[in-house]
Amino acid sequence: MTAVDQLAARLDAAATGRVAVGQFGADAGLDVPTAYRVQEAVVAHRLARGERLVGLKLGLTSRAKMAQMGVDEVIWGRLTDAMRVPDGGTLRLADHLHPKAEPEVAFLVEGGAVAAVAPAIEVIDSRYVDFRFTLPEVVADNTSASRFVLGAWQPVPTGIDNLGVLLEVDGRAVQIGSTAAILGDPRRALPEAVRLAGVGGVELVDGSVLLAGAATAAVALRPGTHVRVTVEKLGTASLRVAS
Ligand code: OOG
Ligand code: MG
Repeated sequence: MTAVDQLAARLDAAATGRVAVGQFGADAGLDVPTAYRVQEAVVAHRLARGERLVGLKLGLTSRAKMAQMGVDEVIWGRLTDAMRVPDGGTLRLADHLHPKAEPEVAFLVEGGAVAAVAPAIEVIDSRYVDFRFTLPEVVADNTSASRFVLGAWQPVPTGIDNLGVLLEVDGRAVQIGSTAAILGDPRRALPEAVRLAGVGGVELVDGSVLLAGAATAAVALRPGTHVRVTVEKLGTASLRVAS
């Protein structure tokens, strides 16, 4: 087994066994290009279990997230069909380590362009102890991707660069922001994803989902709660959290 495969096997075991791993540390000699190879190998474990790639996500596209995680570079990860939770569906905490929800905007990609937009929730769940990682470590961990919820797809309205974003838990506002926090304008997400993933030889094929990145900091999920994201003009996406 190569070092890349070994790190991937550890991260996959952490996710499936729900036991967080310690940071790999400098000894692992993990640089960002190698970390993307680990990510590919981590996701290959999922594909071997029958999951299908359905799109990509960007991460750390907002200052709020960069500050929260202590990492200041835009990163990307892979989404599979098994990560999707239907709108209004239930997420079981027992399937996760320490999940957090964040409000996002999702794009549907057709013919290399954005065909539709939806409000979204991303559930991130770092496989590292205490959600602590370096840039290469979070890249290797598929950028903490765990689940996502998409609201209704709709044509892109004009002016989505400064829409109000609200994250509510049990009807209480816990994060408020604007789509302007996402790369200054969420429409930058597609060219950015094409550029970044292109370096790794990955394309956004027709029908791909692209999560543009969180507009605010993420919030830890608690059992028995209802989480709802509202994006002005786009509507809502929600999920229930069960133990
Ligand atoms: C990394 C993933 C960041 C976003 O939208 O900024 C991300 C993390 O915070 O664990 O998905
Ligand atoms: Mg995210």
